[in-house]
Amino acid sequence: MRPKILIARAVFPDVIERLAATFEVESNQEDRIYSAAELAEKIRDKDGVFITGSERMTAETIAAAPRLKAICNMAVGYNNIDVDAATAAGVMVTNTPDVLNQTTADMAWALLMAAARRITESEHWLRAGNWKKWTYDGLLGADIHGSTLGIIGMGRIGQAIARRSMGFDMQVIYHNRSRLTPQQEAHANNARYVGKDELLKTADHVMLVLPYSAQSHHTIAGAELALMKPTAILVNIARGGIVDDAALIDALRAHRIAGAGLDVFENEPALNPAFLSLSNVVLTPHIGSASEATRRAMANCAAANLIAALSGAVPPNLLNAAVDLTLRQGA
Ligand code: 8YV
Repeated sequence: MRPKILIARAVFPDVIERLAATFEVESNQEDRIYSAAELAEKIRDKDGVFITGSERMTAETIAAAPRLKAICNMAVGYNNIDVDAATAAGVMVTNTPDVLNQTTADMAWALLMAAARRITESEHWLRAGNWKKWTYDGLLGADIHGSTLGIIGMGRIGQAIARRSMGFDMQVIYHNRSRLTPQQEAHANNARYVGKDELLKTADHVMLVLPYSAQSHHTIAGAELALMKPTAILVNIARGGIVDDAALIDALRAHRIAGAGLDVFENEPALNPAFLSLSNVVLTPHIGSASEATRRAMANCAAANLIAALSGAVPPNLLNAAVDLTLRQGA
């Protein structure tokens, strides 16, 4: 009998065909969002599941799937999955690292540029018919070139962002759980390791590129925003919850910082409506990895992980190497 899998969200049809060559596939091309109970019911008889960052795999959901051997996430971030519960249950967990580094780094720059140079605000103003004459002080923004960029979270995407800053003659400072090697720092535009408070006080602009966890919850809240320069832009391409959105809204409203570029939000897609009335924030709907080539690469990476996991091989992007596969043998 072929292993059974669930593809929990709509995905490229050729990726479904690829998976259907090996598995008995139940897919969700109508892209309905399953409730937790529906998801648990759908994976009850499945050997593997292909999910995106929007589906939560809690300890309860995993416990409801006695045959499940692999959870393959089409995302690099995996805070939607209780990895410890999966490991304890003998279930492999995989993600899609690397394939989205460059596209996501591009997006961080797009948000920084748009917020600093007030691009979306300008366009709304122009479309509303307000452009009658040139003025010396119209829509003045902040310079990017020559400024100091602070990056919190200096993994692969953070380093890709830092490398791009060379073309803008910028200094890079960073804060991370661990310090990079001297070679990595040199490669990342001679990035200099500093404490978080020093970064917030010194950087002209701050980018957040760290994974979400209980430890990184509200890394940026009122106290941190108060340390930033009033001319600074804050960019979040990482995860909702890393920033205290209510505190950021207060800071933007009071012009305690100049602006923000946000691709992720607490409780997304139901973002705090107060953001919508602020002109000094650029808002995008979690599209950091959304180029055609990268989304295809992510989908194929997740598919390759699932095929490897259910054929007895070690999946290329296994997150829980300590998993004891004998726990689910014969299931
Ligand atoms: C995804 C992401 O688009 O990879 C991640 O962690 O945040 C995005 O690239 C999203 O999570 C959908 O899976």
